[in-house]
Amino acid sequence: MRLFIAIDLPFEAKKEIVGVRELIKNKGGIKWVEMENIHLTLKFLGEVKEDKVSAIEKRLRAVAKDTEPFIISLRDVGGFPNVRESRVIWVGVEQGREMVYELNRKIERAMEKLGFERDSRFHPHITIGRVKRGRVNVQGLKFHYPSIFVKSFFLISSRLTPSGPIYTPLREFKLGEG
Ligand code: 2AM
Repeated sequence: MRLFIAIDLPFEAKKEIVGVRELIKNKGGIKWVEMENIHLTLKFLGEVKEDKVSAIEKRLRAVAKDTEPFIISLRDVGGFPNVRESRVIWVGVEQGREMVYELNRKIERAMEKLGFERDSRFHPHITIGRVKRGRVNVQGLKFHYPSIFVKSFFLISSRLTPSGPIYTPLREFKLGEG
């Protein structure tokens, strides 16, 4: 199964994030992330054997227990590999960035012990679209969403289908509890 670890966002935030689509002029070649699929990825695990899942969950419980809930806010629009010629369009994290980095670091360390490769290029972002044809300039596009209380993260399975990925949360890890 294909797995990743992510922070879910409140319905209201997802609704506002979807509104960013309207700010972009050349929408032609963009595949948008469905509203219900919008999330903040903490770690992509990739293909994982089913018998490894309980060990992953155990480690993630320990990480969650060791992390207090925190607040993030969202700010502006960015792109990978860069803002003027983007292939991946995203909304950025402003407040709480350090906490997201710290949570990622803890998860990377925990998953490394299970043999997953450490990703050193982590950059907190919420992908809203992927550019299938050409490149898109998102420079200067403004967005703000205040005060999201992050009280948990999820282990999610991703099934790829021709009409897009289907994400199924397998387990929620409550911060401060595990
Ligand atoms: P994203 O956050 O930039 O969109 C589920 O597929 C999530 O895992 C997506 O949100 C995606 O990144 C991330 N992801 C998918 N494939 C990946 C890969 N090969 N390396 C890193 N992250 C990946």
